[in-house]
Amino acid sequence: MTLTQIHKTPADWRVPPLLPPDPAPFTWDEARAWVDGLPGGGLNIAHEAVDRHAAGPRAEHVALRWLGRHGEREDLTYAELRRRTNRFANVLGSLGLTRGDVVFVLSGRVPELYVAVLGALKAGCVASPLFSAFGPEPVRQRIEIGEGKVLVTTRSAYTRKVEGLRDRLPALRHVLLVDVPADAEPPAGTLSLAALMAAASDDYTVAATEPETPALLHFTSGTTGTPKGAVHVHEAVVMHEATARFALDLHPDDVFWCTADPGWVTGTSYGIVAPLSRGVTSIVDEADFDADRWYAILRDEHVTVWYTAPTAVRRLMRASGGRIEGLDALRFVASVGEPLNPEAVSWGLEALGLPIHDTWWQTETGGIMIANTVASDIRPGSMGHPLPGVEIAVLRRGPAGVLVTDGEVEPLGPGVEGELALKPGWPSMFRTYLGQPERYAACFKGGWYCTGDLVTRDADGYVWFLGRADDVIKSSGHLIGPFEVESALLEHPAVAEAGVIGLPDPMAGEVVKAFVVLAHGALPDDTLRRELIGFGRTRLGAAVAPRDLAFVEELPHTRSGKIMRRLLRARELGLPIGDLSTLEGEEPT
Ligand code: 6R9
Repeated sequence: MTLTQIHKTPADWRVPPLLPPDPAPFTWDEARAWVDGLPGGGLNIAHEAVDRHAAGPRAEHVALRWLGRHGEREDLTYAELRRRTNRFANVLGSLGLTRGDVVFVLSGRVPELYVAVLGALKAGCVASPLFSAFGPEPVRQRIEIGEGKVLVTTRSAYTRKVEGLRDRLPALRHVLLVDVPADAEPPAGTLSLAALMAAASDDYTVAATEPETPALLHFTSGTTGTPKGAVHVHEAVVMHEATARFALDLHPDDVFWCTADPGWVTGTSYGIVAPLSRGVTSIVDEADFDADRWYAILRDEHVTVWYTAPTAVRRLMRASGGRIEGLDALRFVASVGEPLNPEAVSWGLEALGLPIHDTWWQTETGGIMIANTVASDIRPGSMGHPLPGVEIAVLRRGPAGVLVTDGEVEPLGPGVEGELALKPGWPSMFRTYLGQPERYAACFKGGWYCTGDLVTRDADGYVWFLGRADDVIKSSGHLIGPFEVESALLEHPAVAEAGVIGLPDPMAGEVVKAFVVLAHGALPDDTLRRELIGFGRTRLGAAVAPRDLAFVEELPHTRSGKIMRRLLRARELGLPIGDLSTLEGEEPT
């Protein structure tokens, strides 16, 4: 049965929502009053997330509850997190890092990752967590673009992914390994993080950062070109605090679990900053998805608010039927990253006893923009309404693929399909793409930030996601730039040209498929096909590499020479080819 509307009453809330009853008078200034600011003026995310709680009655409250892959567990109170992040900030100072230097982290979800990100912020450095499933090439590219000075990683990730490329990363001065004991000899060219931490002082005065000081660097992918490093500033914490209230309904005594990895913006904004800013206990699970393990965590840790992703929900749906017992503590469930199908919302009602609330945002927005909130009725399949303080419009794309400008853009009324645009001004808005100001500028038209997503609004203002306006692929919640995959394949001597698209997949949303034109003399047989798939996996990592690969005689191109990925996709799926004129003039960013 597919429900058309899930009506909520105060009985469904359990606790009064933190949402303003009337969003109209809400302004971001109100939310600015919810964070403390630094004692001497200025603003720092780590102060809001850690030190302000460590200095007050919540000092001994558990900030992070870490669940190890093999049953280990560790609780870090706010006081302990302050001590460790202070030490890490001192470590960076002892290594000669100064404000604005970029610290990369490439590791599984271990406590050191969280300490490194927050410690780097304290030191006024920019923290950039990388997705641990990335292969060597995506890692190298991102550290190069960010000019990372320090990399915090594991022994195995270092040897497998970084060591061989180190001479191509001249800015990278120090590699700190989280799993080399303080008294052990680290591999050549690396240092033991434990040894450095043991020698560091517990005391640290947070760097005097301002709201506009760069804080976090998160990479995202466009249709073409290198990955884009979205720069977020310390003021983003205002958004994280506000959306933790509005969209996730986080009350101080909640036990919150965001299942995302910090290598994805969700795992930083809502796996680190938002819950800690609210002073709640945040669960960190080191292990990958496993239905039984996940249910056990929800039950045994008494999770009250749960933030996950549609791919995970679909995997749970497959793994279990009927009501899951013992989840009485669970009060609110939300999802992000890809379309949440109505069946998943209904499954939530049956299996968890709660609907799943869709939320929408992007790496660039830094925080949740559109959501089904605790207080709102849900129309399954819709992403909900803009949050207080968020102004959206649906804009029309002209025939050449650009927004109709005519001095102004053309906002569309209900029921019409167009591009989702946001009025700049929310605190966690990205401030630039690192080193690529022209790509940043290309995101704006007529005073609106254009998201690249196609949506429609219904007569009651609910926003419905229709698809991407570009060729970017979303697989298991992660954005993949086709160009990045094509470039990696091109490095194989047998490949003359490659075109990469996303194909629908019932679990992952989309999976990557490559079409390859072979170099002269290469034989299009199964051995080469397997070799190329293996080559892609080694270079890019399993999360990004093509799952499938086909040989073709030639690839379709636009007049300006770009690969027409949409045509490849339409052919593959037997869809109508559509208006090709729109493709021809398109200049994707
Ligand atoms: C947080 C995050 C952003 C893109 C976005 C859109 C897709 C995100 C969605 C959704 C449908 C939702 N997306 N939430 N699509 N329904 N609720 O996902 O950031 O990795 O930058 O991806 O993801 O296409 O533009 P990011």
